Amino acid sequence: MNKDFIQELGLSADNDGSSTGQQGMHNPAAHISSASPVDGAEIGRVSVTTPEQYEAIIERATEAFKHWRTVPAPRRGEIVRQYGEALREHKDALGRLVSYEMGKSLQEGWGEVQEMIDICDFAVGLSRQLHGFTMHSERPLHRMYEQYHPLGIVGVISAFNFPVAVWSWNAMIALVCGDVVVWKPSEKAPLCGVACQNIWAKVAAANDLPEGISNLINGDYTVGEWMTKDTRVPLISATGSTRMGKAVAQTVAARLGKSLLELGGNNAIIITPSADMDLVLTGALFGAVGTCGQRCTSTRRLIIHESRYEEVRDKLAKAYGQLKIGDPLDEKNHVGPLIDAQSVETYLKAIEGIKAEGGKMVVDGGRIDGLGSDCYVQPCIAEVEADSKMAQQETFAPILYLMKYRDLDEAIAIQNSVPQGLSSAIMTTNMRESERFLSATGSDCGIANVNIGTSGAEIGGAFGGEKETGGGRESGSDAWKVYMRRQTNTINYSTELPLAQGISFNL
Ligand code: UN1
Repeated sequence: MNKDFIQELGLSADNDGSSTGQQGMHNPAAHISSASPVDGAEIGRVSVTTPEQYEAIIERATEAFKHWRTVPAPRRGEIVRQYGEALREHKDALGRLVSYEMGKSLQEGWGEVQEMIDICDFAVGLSRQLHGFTMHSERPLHRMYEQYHPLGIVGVISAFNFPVAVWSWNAMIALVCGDVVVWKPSEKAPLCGVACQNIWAKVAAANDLPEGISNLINGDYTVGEWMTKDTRVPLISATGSTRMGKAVAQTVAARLGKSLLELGGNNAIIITPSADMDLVLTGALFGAVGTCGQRCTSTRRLIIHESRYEEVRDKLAKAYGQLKIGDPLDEKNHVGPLIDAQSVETYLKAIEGIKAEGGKMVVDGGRIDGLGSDCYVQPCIAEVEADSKMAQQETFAPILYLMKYRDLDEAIAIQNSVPQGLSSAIMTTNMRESERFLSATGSDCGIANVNIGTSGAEIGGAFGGEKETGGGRESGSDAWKVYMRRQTNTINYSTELPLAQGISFNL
């Protein structure tokens, strides 16, 4: 494999995982070794951040914030525009690194970098639209309005499955809002973080800006905990498991900080009698096996009307038979490996669990040997009862559950019966059914789609979900408001001081 992309992104065998900006603070003693799930080879090492380095970075970010918050928002947008241009230049290389370090198909690696470029464009426009409202004061010769100010340091904790895009949805919005960022990427894909930081360092230097506007730290959850406990970090945006999110939420809440959580999903597609079968197959297949089932928006459940059940099951099973599994950098393959051996274990245990509760495998799963590492698995399909215990959980692997329904009320009840609430979809050409699904009595998820699948959301919408998904919204729409502090201002330009609520307070 041609690995020029590693050099192009400024990576080497040993990489500094902490952007302290200080010579001699490199800490090669403790490092994370990043092994590719594609072929098992070590891509490089990333040094773990020490407490001293963390302090230096927070101080640097605090200093950078003092400057950055005074830069006009459209000018901040211009810097983000330049970051987007740099991403365009390195799209091929960064997409390849994502694919090689994380294991998703090259198409999806490039797609992830495209999401970064798109959010940069969105943020540039937003930099001229950080609008507040004006209100009419109840008092004469008074004016009332609200404005949004930068918050300060935004801590970003991201997961392995979108090792670059999730950071950018947070960081690019935070940057135009005038915040500075400290990012702790997943230990499972740390080189992607170093590559993004290297690109940032160049953009910052070219504009005579402190690199500390966007910072990198690395390590396991203990490093993340320094941030979640740190009162100097007013907002923590965390993406990952529900278990991680609960820990983060409690720690941040204990100091009354703000958190933005984007956690597990258990996403379903309801397939109705009038569904267009071509759309069903494309939506369900990509949703279930894309990224080897490791998106938080991956399709995990198909809730199929009994009149279409056999047809959907058989056509999907046939499509699964045509899937090409293997090296994700080879463009002919649809599905790459899972992230690591532990993930394979979890997947195999889930299949045992399905069988133990009486589920029937339509397409059997299992590890596939001889493909370059121990992390390749067969995407599988299981028929289960609607109340299956296994189907209540999010297993981060390509396991698709099929279940039957009789009427739409039942389908919606099944769809909403899981603890998670991220993404959902209905396949229908019946307007009454789609409107019902989107109504207050329909899907309880943060994302509800008609005639497209559950995954592959565009950056322009607010992204996130309800219940155990954590309630946060990031990316487009007005998600930016979480990254700013809101201030209401009342100005009196009269010569009197009338009190609100008509109170008279005369001495
Ligand atoms: C995630 O898996 O953490 O909707 C995010 C999608 C992508 C984002 C997934 N735009 O599938």
